[in-house]
Amino acid sequence: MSGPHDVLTYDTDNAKLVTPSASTAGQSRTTRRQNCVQVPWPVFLPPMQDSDSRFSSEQRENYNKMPGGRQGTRCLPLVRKWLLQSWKVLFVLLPAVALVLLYNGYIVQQSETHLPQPLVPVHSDQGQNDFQADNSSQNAGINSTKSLSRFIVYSCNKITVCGGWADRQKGIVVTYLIALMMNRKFRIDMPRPCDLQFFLVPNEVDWLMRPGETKGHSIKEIEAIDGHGLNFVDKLLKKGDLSIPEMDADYVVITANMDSVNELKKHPLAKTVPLLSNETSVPEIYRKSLGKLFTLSSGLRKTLDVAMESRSPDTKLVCAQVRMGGAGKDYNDSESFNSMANVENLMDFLSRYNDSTKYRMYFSSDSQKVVELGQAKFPNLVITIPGPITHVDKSKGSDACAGFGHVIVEQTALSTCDVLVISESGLGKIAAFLRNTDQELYLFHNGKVEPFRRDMRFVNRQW
Ligand SMILES: Nc1nc2c(ncn2[C@@H]2O[C@H](COP(=O)(O)OP(=O)(O)O)[C@@H](O)[C@H]2O)c(=O)[nH]1
Ligand SMILES: [Mg+2]
Repeated sequence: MSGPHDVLTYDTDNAKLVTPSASTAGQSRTTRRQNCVQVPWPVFLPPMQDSDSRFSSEQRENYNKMPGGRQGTRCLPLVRKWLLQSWKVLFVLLPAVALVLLYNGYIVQQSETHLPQPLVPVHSDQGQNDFQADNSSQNAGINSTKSLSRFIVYSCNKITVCGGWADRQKGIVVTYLIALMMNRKFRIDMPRPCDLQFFLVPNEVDWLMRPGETKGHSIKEIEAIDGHGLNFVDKLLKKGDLSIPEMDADYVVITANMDSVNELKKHPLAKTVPLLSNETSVPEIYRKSLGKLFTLSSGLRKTLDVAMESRSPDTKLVCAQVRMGGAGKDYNDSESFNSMANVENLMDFLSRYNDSTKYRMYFSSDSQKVVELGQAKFPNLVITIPGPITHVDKSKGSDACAGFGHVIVEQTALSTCDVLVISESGLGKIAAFLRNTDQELYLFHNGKVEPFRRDMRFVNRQW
């Protein structure tokens, strides 16, 4: 007899609803003979009717509320046990696997360009080719064969600060450009707060670190955060071939967070990198670099598509990125950007778009309060993307990983807006870069909303 709190699942093999206790006690003969394990199995069942008297009302209610759709289970054979019994298979398989591993190791040692398959799919082999195409002209004074077997790694993996997502994007773009100027390959190592690959995968440039790939190579680490970062770039750019002692290793691992693209553009080696041509503006260099490096993982793409379903082609998307900063969250942000009193002025500005036949609205913020205020003011327009709000570098809780994915998807959403209001925040500014136009771009600062251009500097902050 099933207890009232047992969760119901659908036993696909035996085509019936069961409780866990019933499924163990009453395993069918087929199931026992197969020596199998119960695993979740997607099967889409209609909600259970109130008139179904086989189960209590509480069980019916729980079943109908099951997250992720009503799931079934299947009994799949215990492969491991079967393998153990089939010693002949192992006899053949083990030497074969060992041979493949040995061969792979040999190939990796022989040729840096023939690396094992990345952990996630890279768009064909275009990446490395494209990377090389960016350096097609020979860099003055740099031995090309030697340099292409060397690497620049953007790293955020030690206990040191690396900054929020925008800080990291700046560090990634600058180190990527340095790699291009030095004719080196590029890698990103970012396991904090969780692996970047969960959310972004390589687009045209293969930046994935392979486990153990630095083994046997010389490594130098550089911490180029804030003032140290500016000093480092300053020292680097004084050398015509960028060959300062800090860069003399197979793997130069750099943790950076400062924008130095304009300075890199002025260096003689910039001429060898098409991305850094005189005609390409800094916002454009960011957009192109980030576009070459990243594309959303399929999970984040789906989250974004589902959220944007209510955005029909005849409605414009009006967005505000409202950076509040300040204390009072699960992390302590020393900087203060806007006050709730000022946010009222932003809402007044946005009320000109309060027409659900023409507009949808999206609020991205480091404060849940702001998002809720937007929802309350414009209930018929607001689109939401579910996810926790955290600080990518400072939040330590169990939400830190999901918050990282959330801010990436939020910035991508902002880059698609027809009207975009940003704060004096790197996150908003890079969203404006990715959006690729100054049309209907505004800056919300000091309680005012004013027209803004991507090449303008913030009034109260450095960038
Ligand atoms: N989800 C979300 N998080 C934000 C937003 N604005 C700031 N944050 C969080 O605060 C961090 C701010 O650091 P950073 O990205 O370097 O940008 P900046 O400090 O505003 O220039 C971000 O990385 C996010 O973790 C936002 O609009 N949405
Ligand atoms: Mg920051």
